[in-house]
Amino acid sequence: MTQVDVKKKILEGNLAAAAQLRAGFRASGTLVINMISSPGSGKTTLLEGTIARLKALYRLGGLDGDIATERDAERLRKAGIPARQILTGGACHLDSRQVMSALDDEGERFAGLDILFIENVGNLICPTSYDLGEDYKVALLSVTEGDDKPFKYPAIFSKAAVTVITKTDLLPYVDFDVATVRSELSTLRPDGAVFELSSRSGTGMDAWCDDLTRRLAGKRSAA
Ligand SMILES: Nc1nc2c(ncn2[C@@H]2O[C@H](COP(=O)(O)OP(=O)(O)OP(=O)(O)O)[C@@H](O)[C@H]2O)c(=O)[nH]1
Ligand SMILES: [Mg+2]
Repeated sequence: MTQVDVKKKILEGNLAAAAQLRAGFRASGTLVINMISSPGSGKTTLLEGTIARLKALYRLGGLDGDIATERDAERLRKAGIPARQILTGGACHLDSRQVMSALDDEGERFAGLDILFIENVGNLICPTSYDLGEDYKVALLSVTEGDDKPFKYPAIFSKAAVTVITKTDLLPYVDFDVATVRSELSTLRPDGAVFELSSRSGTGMDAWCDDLTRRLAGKRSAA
């Protein structure tokens, strides 16, 4: 079998499990978000802020993909929701079979959630190719990473229905032209939503949380 055949087989296996997951999430009315970004761009911190705002209103859960440590899942549990760490055995992305097995293990704790947040392994490349049965992908881009990133990593920014520009409290200290980023994003994903926020100051968090609420309601009303 050639390398291309092996990759194709892996992706096909992933897609089959993702379809099964998606059917289950449709039946339970769970909104599922696959969060993808560079290491340190603010995924877990954004989730902590989101949990603080939404946990009284909705049943939330989190899955955290990493190469090592239980740290991110611990942070989400501390924030007040059930969370499970998935260690990928060195892989640079989560796979739908890992998600399925984590949910199977968790059983009731993760059954019938309103929103499931899946924080993927930190990087802008490999997670892009793996469907996890999510409703949509969220890409994060922090202002400290540079405003040239959408065109340099077009796959993720064209696949993500939502892009969040994070750490906007640091804008005064870095060269990051929000208008340039927005323009590249609108070329890559004309119908995409873009949020600018700071988990540190809370600016922009309400709009992000309102969008989650709206998308959850949309999913439920379409069922
Ligand atoms: N100034 C500022 N710092 C932030 C903000 N959001 C996150 N940080 C900091 O950025 C660092 C990384 O944040 P994380 O949320 O752990 O990043 P992550 O994307 O989850 O990282 P990985 O899981 O390793 O990929 C931490 O030191 C956070 O405190 C923000 O809005 N403003
Ligand atoms: Mg994290």
